[in-house]
Amino acid sequence: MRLRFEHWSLLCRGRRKKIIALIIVLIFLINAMFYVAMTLFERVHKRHNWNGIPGKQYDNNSYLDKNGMRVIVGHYIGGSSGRKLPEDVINANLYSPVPMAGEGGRPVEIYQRELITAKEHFSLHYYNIVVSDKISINRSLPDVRSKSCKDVKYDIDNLPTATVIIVFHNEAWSTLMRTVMSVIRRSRDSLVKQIILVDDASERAYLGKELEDAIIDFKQVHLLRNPKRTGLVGARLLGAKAASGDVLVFLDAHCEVTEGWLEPLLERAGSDDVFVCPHIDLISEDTFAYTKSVDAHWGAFSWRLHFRWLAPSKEVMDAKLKDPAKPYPTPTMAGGLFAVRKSLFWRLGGYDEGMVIWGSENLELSWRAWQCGARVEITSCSRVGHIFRKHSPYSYPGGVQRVLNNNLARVVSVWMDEYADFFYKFNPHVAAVRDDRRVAARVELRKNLGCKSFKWYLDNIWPQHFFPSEDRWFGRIKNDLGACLAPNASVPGVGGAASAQPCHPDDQLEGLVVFTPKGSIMVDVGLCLEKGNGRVVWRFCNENHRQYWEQKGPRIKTLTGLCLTLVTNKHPDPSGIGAPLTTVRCSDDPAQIWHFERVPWR
Ligand code: LR7
Ligand code: MN
Repeated sequence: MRLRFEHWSLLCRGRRKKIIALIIVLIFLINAMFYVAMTLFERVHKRHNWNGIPGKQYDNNSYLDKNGMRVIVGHYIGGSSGRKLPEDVINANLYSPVPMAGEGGRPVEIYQRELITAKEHFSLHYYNIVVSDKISINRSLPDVRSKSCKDVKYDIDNLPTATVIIVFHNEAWSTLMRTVMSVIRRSRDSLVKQIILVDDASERAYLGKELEDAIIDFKQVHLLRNPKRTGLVGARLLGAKAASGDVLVFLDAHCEVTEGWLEPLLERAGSDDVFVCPHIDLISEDTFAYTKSVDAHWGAFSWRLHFRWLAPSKEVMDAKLKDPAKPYPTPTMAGGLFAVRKSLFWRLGGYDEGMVIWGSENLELSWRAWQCGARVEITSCSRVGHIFRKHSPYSYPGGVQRVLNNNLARVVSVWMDEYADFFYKFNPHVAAVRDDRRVAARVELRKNLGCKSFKWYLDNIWPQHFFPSEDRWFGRIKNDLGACLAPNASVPGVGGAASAQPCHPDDQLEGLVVFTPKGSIMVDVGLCLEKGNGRVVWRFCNENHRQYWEQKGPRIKTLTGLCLTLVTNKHPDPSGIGAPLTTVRCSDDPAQIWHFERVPWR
């Protein structure tokens, strides 16, 4: 030791000393440059990666809301299923993991030369299969739970056991296996009785023997094959019938579960009166980055019954602040990821087998649960990532619209009572395929279970809803100049500055508004007319006094007595279309005169 020290002091003398000092400075400089370069790279990368930044970036099918939650707009359009690609490409499993790719849930960049393949193969699954194939099926993920969730202690020995059911049709090998492996790696063995994979008549070669070989060493993993394509409901029922665990846990085939995901689900589902969903995080369909989604959201639906994420009610938010680890109620579930006690699942009638391929079964299950005495909840302590995509990659035998409309008609006819009349009135294409005889068995089930009405559900489970009702005025509010009060025809659900819109005929929901007894002027997906600073805007309804209006004769007034007015001076259109809305002192100006044209809602 002493000897070494002498060497060192020798070295540090004279010119050597200077050289060493120089080297140290150089190392420091190189490090600093590297750090700056990395930071810059990350910044630039983040700017290009929409998943990471909340904002109003959107396309025709989805947008990020102000909380960074991806909102899928409307129904899926059936994709091309990659049918234009050569057979050997469609049937190949090109999984070949690259060390460290996607570890920790980080995004994966691909080389320029791979971009073309990634693009060409995109329609196979509507996610980036080149990226997925580079990421290990055993990749690590961040633990995004809150501290209060991590602190919860579970009585493991007394939790019910789970059967995890994963259904798939033509799923990619790497995403499917990553789902399975994440469950195996991140669940306590004693809690998982079985993992049942149900193949809904897939046609891809790699999902045959290659898949069987891949799972052969995992004794708890079983593979069932649906002899005929039924869609996800039929496939899930097949899995549920084979389940031996106490609790059924359903997952889509492109999920990744994270640390501690199972215990909160099992603890809550043990109570036998609840369908409990994990908190769904985002896996980017492009980079496969795992992104934490907004802390609290609940599932609901638009006037046309498209599923939407919305901000939870104030009561729910307050309760969550008090106890962030406590599961909270949601009007509906997204559909793919939930846990339910097997006995409750069957007692409430399993699924409606008449619902085929894809769509609406999440509404059916949620309404049935609430209306028939059970609950639907979300627990933030169970975090599962899911790849959200904008298109459906597989075929819809019989046609996309026919399938979707059939499923919608079934759930509407069985569960919505007088609200079915509302829905059918404005959705004649769905009304055209309704056939009440075919749902007789489900109506009977509803009767036998003694379920409550749809109105009860709206009033009690979702009092913040934006549907018309007996005590709400519904119709068209038309300015004296000719234009109508309606949300801007941009992407639905995105608020913003309000302006007068063209009027629509009676049978189009786009031009119709609800005026509540409390004074909210609301439209589809829960946007309310709000007095902003100067301008009037459409914002998510929030009980704020700026969102209350009074009808005084032909005028619409704020609580402080200002009049809702079209600003026409810079707008040449004589009917006022496109003119912004504002609130000013009341006068005789026709831009302040509104005609209330009631439209029967059912
Ligand atoms: O014919 C089919 N057979 C199948 O086995 C069609 C689909 N499937 C499988 C498919 O491989 C997948 O594993 O069913 C699963 C769900 O299909 P997706 O992933 O195409 O559906 P999605 O994630 O776009 O849609 C959501 O809504 C559906 C309505 O029918 C289902 O309830 C999905 O399970 C549901 N997914 C989620 O809730 C995840 C969170 C996303 C949201 C919102
Ligand atoms: Mn899915």
